[in-house]
Amino acid sequence: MIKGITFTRSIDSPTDVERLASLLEALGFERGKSECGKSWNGSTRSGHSFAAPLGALELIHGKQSTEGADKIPLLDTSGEIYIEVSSLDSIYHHIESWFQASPSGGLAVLGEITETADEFRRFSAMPIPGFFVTFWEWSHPLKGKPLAIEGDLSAEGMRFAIVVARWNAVITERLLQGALDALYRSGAKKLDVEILRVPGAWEIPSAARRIAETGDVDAIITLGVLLRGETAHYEAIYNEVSRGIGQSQQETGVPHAFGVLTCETLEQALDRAGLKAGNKGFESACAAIEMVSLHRKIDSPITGIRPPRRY
Ligand code: DLZ
Repeated sequence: MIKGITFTRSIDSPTDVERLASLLEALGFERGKSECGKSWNGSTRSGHSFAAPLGALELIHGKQSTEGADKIPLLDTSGEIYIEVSSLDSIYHHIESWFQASPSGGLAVLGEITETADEFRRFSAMPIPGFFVTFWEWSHPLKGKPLAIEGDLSAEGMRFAIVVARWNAVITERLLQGALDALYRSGAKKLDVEILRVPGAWEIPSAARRIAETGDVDAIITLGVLLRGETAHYEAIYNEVSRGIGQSQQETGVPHAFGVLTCETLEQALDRAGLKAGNKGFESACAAIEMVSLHRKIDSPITGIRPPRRY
């Protein structure tokens, strides 16, 4: 699997290297630490790695045409690195502040924002002589891709607890198999998955809460089945189970996937446990993986939702 692509370009002056590095950091790029490659020093050269939250590589064949739907207005001489952004004006403001705070004696140049005829807005900056960067965004509101932080479905390096009720075991065991299938197929290790069995759905919140409070797991998957026709206090049990699981999730901060089926009949429950309507155990485990991934991204200094750093 490709993990990253590095463009290299030699810069003669160490001061220029620092200046560029400073600009990249001002824009939120993270200077290489453990996960994205450390900076290095050789006998004649040194390098600095930077990681961006998202990236794309575009190979363009052919020359820019001036007319027609396939024209590529970004391919001109005003930049050698193109960075697509979601809010061009705030990036411009950010860079303008950086230029004002980092005077270069007239060698650095910041262009104006221009609107192209092709639904793009852009500006170019030359922080050190000969090094152009063009920032751009779609002008067309429907073309700009909304940026979102969302979880991935890789469970590698995650630890889970599955709390499963024995009541209606013919169904809950299928839910458990579905959940394990999702976790292992997504890269979770068997030793990182703890299974806790409880008597019935009523006991799920208590066990989930206890394991969440240990801090030993990244997420909890709760599995059970409540059958309305066969459960005298169906509403009371259901309300308490859902409230307890939700409360445990909110108060511990550990994601709890809700895989407690509430069905009218056994047949309906079977359908949701792998027959006609998918396997809710599998789906719950996927939700748990996604939420752990999302939490990690929110907390990450690279992709996370953090106030901008001050320099
Ligand atoms: C008692 C009971 C009933 C009637 N029905 C269900 C059910 O449909 N699903 C389930 O998971 N558990 C049921 N239970 C058991 C309670 O959840 C609980 O385990 C017992 O009341 C003991 O506290």
